[in-house]
Amino acid sequence: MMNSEFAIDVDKGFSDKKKYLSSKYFYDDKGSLLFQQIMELPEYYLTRAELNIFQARSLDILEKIGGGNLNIVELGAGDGLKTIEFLRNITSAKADVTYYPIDISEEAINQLTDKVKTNLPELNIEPLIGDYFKELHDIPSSDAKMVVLFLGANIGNYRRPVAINLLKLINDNLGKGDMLLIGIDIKKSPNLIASAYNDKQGITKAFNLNLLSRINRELGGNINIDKFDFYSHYNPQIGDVESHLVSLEKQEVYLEVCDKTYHFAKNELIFTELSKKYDRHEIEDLATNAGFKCIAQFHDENDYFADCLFKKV
Ligand code: AVI
Repeated sequence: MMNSEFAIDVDKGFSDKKKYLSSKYFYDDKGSLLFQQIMELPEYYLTRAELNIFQARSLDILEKIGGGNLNIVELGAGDGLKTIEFLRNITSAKADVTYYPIDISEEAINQLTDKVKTNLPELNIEPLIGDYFKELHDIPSSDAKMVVLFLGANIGNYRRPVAINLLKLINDNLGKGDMLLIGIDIKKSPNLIASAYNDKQGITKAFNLNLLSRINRELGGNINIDKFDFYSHYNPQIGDVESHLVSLEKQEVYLEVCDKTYHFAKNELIFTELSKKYDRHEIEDLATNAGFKCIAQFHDENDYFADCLFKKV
C-alpha cells in the first residue's frame, strides 16, 4: 500500500521525465552515520570552517546581537559541537542565555542535551521535540531577544524560492529586532567545492547509494546497488553543486509497496541533492526577500564559509 510520504515521493521521483529523489531522505540511521563521516573528511571543509568561526568570532557575533537576555533557538540538533563552542564563548562573556534546541528526533535531542549538560552545566536548556515551526511558535514570549540558529549550510539544500519561503516562515515567528544566525557556504575555488562533494574515499558516494538501500528496505525494492554509480558536479556560474545517482545499464526496478516497475535507461540520472553556494550580495538579497536585513557576515580564516546575522526589520 502506497500510503507513506516516502513511498509517494519515491514514486513521483522515479516516474518523472527527469528522475529525482529528495535529499531529506538521506538521513536514516546509516545515512546519519555516513554524514558524520562526511563532516570529518579532509575534503569537506564546511564543518571545520564553521567551527573556526565560532572559535574566533563568537564575541563579535554577540556584540552584533546586542546585550540583554537571549533565547537561543536552534533548528536541527546536530551533534552540538559548533553550538557548544558558541554557547560556551558567549556565556563566559556573561550573556544571559536560555538554549532551546528543536529536533524531530527524540534520540538526537537526548544525545545533544546530555552533551550540553556535560559541557555547560550552568546553561539553561529547554529541549523541544517536534516540528521546527510549531515548536518555535510555542516558545513562551518574554522580554528576551530571540536568536534562531540555522547552522551547517542546510539552507543550501533548497532552491532559492523554497529557501526564501523557509526563511519567511522563521521570520513570521519572530518579533521586530529578533535575529537569525544562519550558516551559508560561499562561492570559492570551484575545484575545492567540487572535491568536497566527490571525496576520494567514496563516502559521499556511499551516502547517496544508501538512499537506494533505504528504498529496498522500506519500500520492498529489488534495486541492485552495484548497478548504480554516483556523479556530482559544481557549476561556479550559478553556485550549484548537483549530486546524482547514475544507472550503469538499462534496467528495471520493482517496488513492492508501490506495486510498480520503473524503467532506467543506461546512464540515466537520478537527481539527489542541491548544495547551493552564495556570494555576499546573494546572501543580502536572501535576507531582504525574507523580511530580514543582513547586519553582519562572519567568515572563517580561509574565507570558505559564512555565518550571517539577519535581523527582522
Ligand atoms: C546537510 N548539507 C548541508 C550537506 C551539504 O553540504 O549540502 C549534505 C551533504 N551532501 C553531501 N555532502 C554533504
